[in-house]
Amino acid sequence: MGYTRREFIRIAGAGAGAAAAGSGLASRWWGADGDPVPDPGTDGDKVVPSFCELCFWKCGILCHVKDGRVTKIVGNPKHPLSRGRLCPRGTGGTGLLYDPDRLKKPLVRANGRGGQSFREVEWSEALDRVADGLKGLREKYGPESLALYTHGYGGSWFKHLLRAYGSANVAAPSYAQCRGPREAGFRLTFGQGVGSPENTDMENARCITLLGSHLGENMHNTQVQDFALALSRGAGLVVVDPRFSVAAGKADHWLPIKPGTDLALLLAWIHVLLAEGLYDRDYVDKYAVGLDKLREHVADKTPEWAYTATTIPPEKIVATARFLAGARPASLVHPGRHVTWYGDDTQRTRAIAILNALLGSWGRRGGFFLPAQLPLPKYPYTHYGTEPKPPADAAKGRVYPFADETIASGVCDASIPGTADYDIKGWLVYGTNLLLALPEPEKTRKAIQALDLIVAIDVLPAEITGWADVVLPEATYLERCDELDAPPWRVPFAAVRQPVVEPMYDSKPGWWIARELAHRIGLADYFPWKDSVEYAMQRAHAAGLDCDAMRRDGVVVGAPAAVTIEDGVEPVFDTPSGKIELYSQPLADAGFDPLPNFTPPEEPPPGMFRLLFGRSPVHTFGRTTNNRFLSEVASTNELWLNRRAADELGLADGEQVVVVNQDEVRSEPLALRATQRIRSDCAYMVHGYGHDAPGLRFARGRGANDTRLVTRTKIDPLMGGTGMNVNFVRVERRQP
Ligand SMILES: Nc1nc2c(c(=O)[nH]1)N[C@H]1C(S)=C(S)[C@@H](COP(=O)(O)OP(=O)(O)OC[C@H]3O[C@@H](n4cnc5c(=O)[nH]c(N)nc54)[C@H](O)[C@@H]3O)O[C@H]1N2
Ligand SMILES: Nc1nc2c(c(=O)[nH]1)N[C@H]1C(S)=C(S)[C@@H](COP(=O)(O)OP(=O)(O)OC[C@H]3O[C@@H](n4cnc5c(=O)[nH]c(N)nc54)[C@H](O)[C@@H]3O)O[C@H]1N2
Ligand code: SF4
Ligand SMILES: [Mo]
Repeated sequence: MGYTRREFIRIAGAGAGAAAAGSGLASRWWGADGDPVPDPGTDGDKVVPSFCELCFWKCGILCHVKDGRVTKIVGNPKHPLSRGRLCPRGTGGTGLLYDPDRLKKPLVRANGRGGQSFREVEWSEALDRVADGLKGLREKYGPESLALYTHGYGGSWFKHLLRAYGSANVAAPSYAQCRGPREAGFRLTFGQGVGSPENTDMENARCITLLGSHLGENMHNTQVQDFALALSRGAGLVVVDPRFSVAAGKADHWLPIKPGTDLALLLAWIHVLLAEGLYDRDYVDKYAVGLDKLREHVADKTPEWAYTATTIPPEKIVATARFLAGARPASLVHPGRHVTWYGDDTQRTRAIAILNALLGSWGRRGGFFLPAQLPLPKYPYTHYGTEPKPPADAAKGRVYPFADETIASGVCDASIPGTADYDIKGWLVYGTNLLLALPEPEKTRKAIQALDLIVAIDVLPAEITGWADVVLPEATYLERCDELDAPPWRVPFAAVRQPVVEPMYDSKPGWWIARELAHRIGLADYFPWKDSVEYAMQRAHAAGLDCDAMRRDGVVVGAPAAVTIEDGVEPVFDTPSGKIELYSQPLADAGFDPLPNFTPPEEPPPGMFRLLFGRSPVHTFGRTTNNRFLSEVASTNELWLNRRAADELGLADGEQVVVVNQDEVRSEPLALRATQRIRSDCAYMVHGYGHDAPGLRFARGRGANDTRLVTRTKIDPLMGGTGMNVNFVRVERRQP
């Protein structure tokens, strides 16, 4: 575990992390000297282990409690995803728990949707209202007319409720607005997606290639730790990003690619690997099919060809191809996570997968490990009964053959009457702020207006709650127990979330809300347990896990498993051929390109820039921008614009500007960051700012909301993901 806080801060150094280091806050986050906390001790009455929910990585936490208050949150040294450390956000959990703007009582709408008038009611009244609504939908339109939107771990109780109710319309923007194309691209190639947490063996990589993935700003804890560790051990780094990201600052090669052209670069890299014989011949012979077709396909995809598209000089393409190949098989081309960019995203991630196959990195140490998992039997529930109707997440007559989850934006479209095979008439919204998460927010509003019922289960008065008929205040993750977490990972483990303190105000845990609703709509049989602790411990017990140890330590870790070919694992490819499919027959059969083809994206018109967005290292989307503790470091976003482009517009660094998109949608004002660290054909801002919900008293009115500017998308025809980097903006001085 050999990296120091200094090394970490160097990783986070160029972003807001620099401010963190400077303000002294970093020491609060990373422990005195950043070393893992061996024995955290306690400066209070007790330490309760649990896992984090400030994002979806689910790091193990130790929560110190004094006089009934959580005083600090540190990483659990025993938990494989935190190993004694948290990212800045995880330590800021108390900023959510003690947020004065939290939802405190159930609310029932008192006037039309979108107006902000609510009445505080008791739980019994709120739950009766929701139950009546659910019964009404079932009788009038059938159970499939109800959709659940969900993000976050507490969503499991509501997913179960929806299946029991009889609807398959369970959707999350974290699929079709995030990692969906990557899962499809890798599954088509290797027979398996990369999942979350991703099975990247970054700590052992000798070369890491990042396309967009802006690690250090994207702060998934274990990944950033492993990234820092690999770099400290001398791993090479190639960063492909139109912006000089934090990661680019550590790179051996930064390729400031023209946005939307990564597929051309990838094909040219594949060309060089094959032309120069640099690929892993033994591995490909043994495990892959379609090499000849691939060779033929990329014969003309030369570095010179790619240069015109990408603006990356051919010598640089050749040099980096050799650099990647020099480290194989411990050469990891990161699959990306938020990959819904240009509508050809599954094909782009297919090219990433193919490149990894040529490097022989799948299943290899320093590439992608083949994860292990504790066998945790499902809770022995009553059978769900008849199969529900397939989800209504595509326009009439349309299918996305390679989607493996429901398309959140499609469910939204299906809520506008007459567009899909059947209409969605009610939404339960758990832990997702759809007005910020789904593109084309006008469409989201229109869909909401057509619904019979919309219920929001949230912890904060986020934008979505302002549109709900009933708002149910959930207890935060520090006040509740949820489902066990036992994801596939390098070491098998199972972790428990348990209440650290009692729920504040009149908030209630999700499991309780779901069970109460089930009881009111005749589905009590599906919720036979007393509470979620009983539920979780029954599962743990059935798996033969030591429940006492789990509750004491927060986690039970299984025996180290063999997870790479080097460890003796024989990889299994769940594809039709049983092999890695460089050439994809299923794609050909479905009428798609069996090998990825590059089509240049539309160029921004003169005077306009392509709008790009990403993450702040100290925030998670808009879910933490009201967190006063985290906002000490970053309380607003800025518009990144190339310095020369700003000069040409007569705009100065730091000046207040407004961003106007191709459809004349104007952003909230924000400060301009005129910088050489971005190409001159694009503009960039951090997502999650520009809140207008009146109840978010801190975040409201700070910075600009990128989602409002995403008024068009390009849909991935393979799996329905919404490419969102296809909007163009001009930049104007803010008028006084
Ligand atoms: N601190 C923090 N960490 C997070 C999150 C968070 O909210 N906060 N969210 C988590 C989640 S859910 C996700 S999905 C991930 C997202 O994190 P990533 O998957 O790393 O992010 P992206 O949004 O894909 O990438 C943003 C980067 O891509 C670059 N980019 C934009 N267009 C292009 C292009 O055409 N080509 C290339 N090569 N680069 C381009 C941008 O300049 C930016 O640096 O982060 C996770 N980690
Ligand atoms: N324009 C634009 N759109 C994007 C992105 C982007 O970069 N730009 N990123 C995309 C990506 S990668 C993703 S993954 C999605 C994520 O988008 P979402 O699915 O919306 O995820 P969050 O923003 O984390 O969800 C925030 C909501 O969860 C609530 N919440 C927080 N904790 C809890 C809890 O414990 N219980 C309950 N019930 N509610 C809670 C918050 O108050 C807030 O209302 O957005 C996607 N959409
Ligand atoms: S990466 Fe950070 S915010 Fe996400 S779960 Fe881990 S500590 Fe929490
Ligand atoms: Mo995401």
